[in-house]
Amino acid sequence: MGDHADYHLRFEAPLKGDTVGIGEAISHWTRVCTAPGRVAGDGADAVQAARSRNGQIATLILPENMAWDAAEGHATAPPPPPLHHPSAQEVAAAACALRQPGAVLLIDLCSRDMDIEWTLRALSDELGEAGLEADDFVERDLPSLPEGALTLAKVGEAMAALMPENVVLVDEGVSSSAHLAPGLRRALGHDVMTITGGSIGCGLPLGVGAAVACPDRKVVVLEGHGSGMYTLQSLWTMAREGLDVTTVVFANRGDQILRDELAAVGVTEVGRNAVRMFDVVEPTLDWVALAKGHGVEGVQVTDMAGFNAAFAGAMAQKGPRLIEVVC
Ligand SMILES: Cc1ncc(C[n+]2csc(CCOP(=O)(O)OP(=O)(O)O)c2C)c(N)n1
Ligand SMILES: [Mg+2]
Repeated sequence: MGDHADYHLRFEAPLKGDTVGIGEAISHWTRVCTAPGRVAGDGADAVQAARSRNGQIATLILPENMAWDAAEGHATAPPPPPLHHPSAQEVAAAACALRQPGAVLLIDLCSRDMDIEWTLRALSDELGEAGLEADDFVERDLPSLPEGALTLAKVGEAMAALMPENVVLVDEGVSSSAHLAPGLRRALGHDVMTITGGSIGCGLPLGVGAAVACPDRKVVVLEGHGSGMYTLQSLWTMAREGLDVTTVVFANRGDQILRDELAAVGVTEVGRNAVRMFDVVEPTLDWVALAKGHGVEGVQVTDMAGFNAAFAGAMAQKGPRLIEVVC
């Protein structure tokens, strides 16, 4: 992360920001480089930190004078500290707990300092596939393609019917997601990334990150149309990098979750000003035009035939697509 030259910072230069505060809020490791001769060593330490503990986020803040003053040599990142393995007894106890009816996953066996991949393998060796019965498997239960009027529940089913295996699904669908879930849980195996801490706006950037990290996997972003407005410039990055991301925007013309919250506290009559706080009309957002303006092909759908065709098309092709679901 760049910063002003350190001898400018005390003058409260324009664009001065709390870079340490930002770094610490989003990183596991943050350091300010304090001398040009330390850039290489600090950079190597940052790489080591990023590779440590099963992978983490490291932020090295470089005041500008670290770039224009003379550096000293180069440095090689030391290997990350070794990860810990649970004991044979711990693995056996975890396997025993997993054999209990209804057990699905054991979390406590692994901390960030433990070797997660090794531990899962040890656990799977301990359990032994030979011991699995037919009952241990869930039968494939793909829904059929729903037709007719568009509902969110049907959209969830259609996505499950059409999604290939191994999709990365980013969920920032806010109030729509709960309606999609019963259908989506019947999809082929996929990974889900949700927004952290409830703070909206990271859905589209998460889609970018997933597609860059996993270029061989299809990425699907479920996006509330209000939440999408926080970071819609991510669409440009998707176009620029040719990322294989299908964004499904739920255009319910307002902040539905806030309407729901109001109803939940018992408000039955809502005045004009309150309504206008939660709606997104006059003007209505045109997501097809917004996508086009960022270089992404988009389509608006208002019924299931339209959604099925658009989503099937997006699954069959590589590259960024946007589907605006009017709901
Ligand atoms: C950064 C941030 N700002 C504001 C909020 C409060 N908030 C929660 S949901 C929401 C509206 C979301 O609207 P939309 O994405 O259209 O989803 P919908 O509620 O319609 O399902 C807002 C403003 C938040 N959670 N995070
Ligand atoms: Mg909305």
